[in-house]
Amino acid sequence: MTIETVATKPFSDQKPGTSGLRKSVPVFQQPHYLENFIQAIFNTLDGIEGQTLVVGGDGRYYNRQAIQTILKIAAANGIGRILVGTDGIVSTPAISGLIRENNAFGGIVLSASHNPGGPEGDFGIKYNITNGGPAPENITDAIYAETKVISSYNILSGADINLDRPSSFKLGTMDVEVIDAVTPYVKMMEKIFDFDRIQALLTSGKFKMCMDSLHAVTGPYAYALFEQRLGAPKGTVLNGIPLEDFGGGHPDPNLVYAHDLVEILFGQEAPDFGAASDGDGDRNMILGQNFFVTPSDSLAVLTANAHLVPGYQNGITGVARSMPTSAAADRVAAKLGIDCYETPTGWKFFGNLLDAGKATLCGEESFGTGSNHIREKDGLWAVLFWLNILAVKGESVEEIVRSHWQEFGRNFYSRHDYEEVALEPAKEMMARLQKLVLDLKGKQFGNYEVEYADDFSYTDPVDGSVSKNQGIRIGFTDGSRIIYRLSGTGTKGATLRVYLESYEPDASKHDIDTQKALQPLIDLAEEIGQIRQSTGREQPTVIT
Ligand code: VG1
Ligand code: CO
Repeated sequence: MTIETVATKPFSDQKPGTSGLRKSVPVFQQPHYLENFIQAIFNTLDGIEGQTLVVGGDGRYYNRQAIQTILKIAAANGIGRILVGTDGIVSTPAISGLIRENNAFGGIVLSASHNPGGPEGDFGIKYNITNGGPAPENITDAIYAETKVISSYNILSGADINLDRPSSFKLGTMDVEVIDAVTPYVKMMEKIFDFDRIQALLTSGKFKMCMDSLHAVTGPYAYALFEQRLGAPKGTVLNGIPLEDFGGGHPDPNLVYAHDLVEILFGQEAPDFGAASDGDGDRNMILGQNFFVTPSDSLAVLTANAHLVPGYQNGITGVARSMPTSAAADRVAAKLGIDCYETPTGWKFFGNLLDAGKATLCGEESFGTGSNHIREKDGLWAVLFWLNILAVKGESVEEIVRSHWQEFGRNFYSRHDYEEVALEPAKEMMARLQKLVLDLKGKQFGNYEVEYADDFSYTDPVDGSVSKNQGIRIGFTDGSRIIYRLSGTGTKGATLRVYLESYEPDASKHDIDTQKALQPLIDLAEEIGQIRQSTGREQPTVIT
């Protein structure tokens, strides 16, 4: 085997977004495109020679080919050892755990998460650092800078490695270990949750659950956890076989894209509990019988009940949420007397807070929840957390959430997405709003008075780094909020996200339909944002 140095030219579009570099498969298949980005990562990281890396992906189309290329580039760049999941498939939370447990230098995660897969679908690459979390902006900026000047990459010539089953290989001087990624993940969950109580619940004959893996990465983990380890009946896990195109579906666990599960949970003889996860297994959706738990409420409920879970029984130090996530968790934090942090969108911003012990639980409105056990959000962890709470409290999902609202008030919450709209008018809209918010404070719109308005800027409380332009937020004196952001994960045109939140302390009003409760704010978001005109759309594509 010989190391080849291949001449290449930079691509101008390799800037990582909210969660790594995401492009359509045909873009990644251009000659040198993948190679350039991987070499740029290795050029950027100091001291990577001889180190251990973890590599794996969500199993989508192009995963297999990409992993073989990455292994050969790693071998040619002096990496010491690579741990790779069987078939090259590892969930994002499992990779984060493996990096930490094996004291690896970092990891390469191949995923476009909730974006559709297949030959015309999306692919993605993300670099994770030693703490197991997504690289912070100073590193992704440096990688991007490198992609703009790269002139060659190193690659080992040789045959592909067999990833079908656990075994060990040598690739040049580099060790490659193909590992079972499921067992360590199950062990990690056993350390956090009360498996005896969850098992008792799942085998009681009085409780039925459904887990929809949407033909994405969590299938093997869900079978191992729920059907094998915890004794739930066969058939508990739906769509549990990972497919390269996710069965043609959109592996995004929300009310729109996980509609089969929603129909089951809202149908006749519905199970007591339903959950779904996304393409790479870091997102979760939680449903009760005829009941949907918003991710923002889920974070608040987990925070309020964390003491019921063995892994958090001694209390939590703090909670962190992304800026567009509702303030439901803030109310719990205030009552518990713990800190609550508001970060920009994207899990990379939680890393420092978790490392510093400032936050124990973190969450995003986009169906992401996680804790200090790893440095990624974790879909199945959230499902087990809910099961643990259900097993201890003996109440239904709906009862738990309703009594939570009674105690803390309800934050009505919804996100309206306008997917794949024209880029320029969307950018113009954001630019207009950036100017508008400068003197919005104190203005009255009907019953609403603006308490603050800005383009969100975040100063990391640990390292002082500043991240600007993280979304337009308009807060009103009654606790309502409207937020406008452009997605950093989409691959076509622009995706506008409008986040709407209002606070209702009066329990007699907690039954109102969310979209109705938010209607005045929805109208105001249109009035201020001129959404229809800017997007050319009458309706959002997805309402969650
Ligand atoms: C979206 C979500 C964000 C999440 C990110 C990655 O980003 O809004 O909360 O962290 O996806 O999630 P954006 O920029 O499109 O709004 V995942 O499951 O794709 O790793
Ligand atoms: Co994901």
